[in-house]
Amino acid sequence: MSDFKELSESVISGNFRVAKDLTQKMIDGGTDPGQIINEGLIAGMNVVAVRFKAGDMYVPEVMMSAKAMSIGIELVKPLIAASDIPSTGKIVIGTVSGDMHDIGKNLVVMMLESVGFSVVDLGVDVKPEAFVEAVKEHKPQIIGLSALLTTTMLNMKETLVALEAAGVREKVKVIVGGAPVTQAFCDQIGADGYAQDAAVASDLCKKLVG
Ligand code: B1M
Repeated sequence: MSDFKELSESVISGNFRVAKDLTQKMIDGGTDPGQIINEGLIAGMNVVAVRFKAGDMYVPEVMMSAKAMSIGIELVKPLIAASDIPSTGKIVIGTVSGDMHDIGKNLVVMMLESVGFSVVDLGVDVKPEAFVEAVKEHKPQIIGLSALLTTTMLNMKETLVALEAAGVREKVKVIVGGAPVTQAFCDQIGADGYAQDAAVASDLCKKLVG
């Protein structure tokens, strides 16, 4: 079995000790950090997603897989974020109110940091008012909203309404993303940009800050 296959299997089985050891072994062996993430950790999580959807895996198992993936990502993160690139801009990001999913959002954060953005990560279940406060406090050029549930993606609109009501909507560009989000939804709620994955999100943010 290849190292990548073995790593993705450890994510699928939720064996976080093996995921940690294999990730460290690959880092020590000089494997490209992007490949460790895409061909090992995310490849495993993609299988988990399909099995969860089909009812072949349950929430506790998925949480173990998510833990295995996160441990691997934490090890790789310094290699990707370590960079002397001057700040490209500032972005405040969070998973919207009612939503606890953060794996994809954390990948977006990593990608943004790797191209020199200074990122303020508000975490998960972020209320619209917390985004408003963060705009006032951190004065970012961009706000990033993530949602993984069809129910919570509606809170993206609520967040835009709160920014408007607080008079700070014109001060920031708002980008949206997450599995159920689409360009059509982005247009419908009046956000400034949509990205289907972390790499596109980083390109989009670079474009938005000019
Ligand atoms: Co949840 N869950 N989950 N879950 N979960 C989904 C999303 C689901 C599609 C599974 C399914 O049923 N098929 C489904 C949603 C259905 C729907 O709304 N249509 C679902 C459900 C129902 C639930 C619960 C309600 C289950 C329950 O309790 N009965 C519950 C809700 C909890 C809550 O949030 N209130 C729940 C809980 C959980 C866990 C805690 C077990 C765990 C989350 C762990 C964590 O995040 N720390 C979990 C997981 C892991 C998943 C799946 C299996 C995988 C999500 C993931 O991490 N994908 C997921 C199935 C799926 O997605 N098909 C599922 C990997 C990640 C790299 O991809 O997040 O899409 P993704 O991010 C991508 C892009 O979307 C994009 O870039 C990322 C990287 O390229 N992106 C952005 C993301 N955010 C972005 C922001 C941007 C730009 C791009 O700009 C700001």
